[in-house]
Amino acid sequence: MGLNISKTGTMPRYYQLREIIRERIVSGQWKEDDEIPSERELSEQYGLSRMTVRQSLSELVKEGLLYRKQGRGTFVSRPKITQQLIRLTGFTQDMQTRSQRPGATVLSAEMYIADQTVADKLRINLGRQVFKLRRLRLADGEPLAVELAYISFIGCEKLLEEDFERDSLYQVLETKYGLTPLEAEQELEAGIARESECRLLNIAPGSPVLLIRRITYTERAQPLEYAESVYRGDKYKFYARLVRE
Ligand code: 16G
Repeated sequence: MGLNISKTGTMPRYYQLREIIRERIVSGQWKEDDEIPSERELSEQYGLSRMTVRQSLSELVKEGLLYRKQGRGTFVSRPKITQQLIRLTGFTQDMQTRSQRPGATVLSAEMYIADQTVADKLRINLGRQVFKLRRLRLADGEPLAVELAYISFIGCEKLLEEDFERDSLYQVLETKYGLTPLEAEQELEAGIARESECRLLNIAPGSPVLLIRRITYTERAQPLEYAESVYRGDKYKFYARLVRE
């Protein structure tokens, strides 16, 4: 793609500008947190209407390549987090691997009487008490996901005494309770953030999210955790390696 807009070709103009900007970002010419030229500057430089420029920028904001700061301008985002679908890791571990500071805000931590879904996933009787933890997860102070985890083992009420703003759930389970998350089954689905999630995640109403459900097993294939998480669609991508049989 050239650096000029073709006015005769079949490619819509907003599309051409969007790809020019994408190329600037991907090639590293415009770097993380750089402010990009204003709508006015871009429209003058490329001879496009402000509306066309706005459309190109809006699409890149939706994709997560650019972000806006109210009254300040438009900036280049950090590259998305690539979550490998190979190894079983927890949030804290993932962030540490990326040299980012993991964080959590505990939204609720309580004992919960298992409903049908939770009982099925954790293979326990309906009505059994499980530990329920809802957290906002942050990386370098930025909200990335809302995670809801149900934990089931004999004595799980002791988890009420833990500080999950400071400590990793997986680490606590492993080091204090001898329950190592060994395997997991995970489902990914596209979704739209609910209003309450938008507020927590600091994203616009109607933003796309990834809905993730995970069952984590410990020794002897015993279900330990059932989690339902909402991840920001503009921040995450998933990677799996496929091998032909
Ligand atoms: C991950 C898991 C979540 C688990 C959490 C533990 C996904 C989709 N979910 O975020 O099920 O509860 O890690 O993290 O990956 P922690 O050890 O940092 O508390």
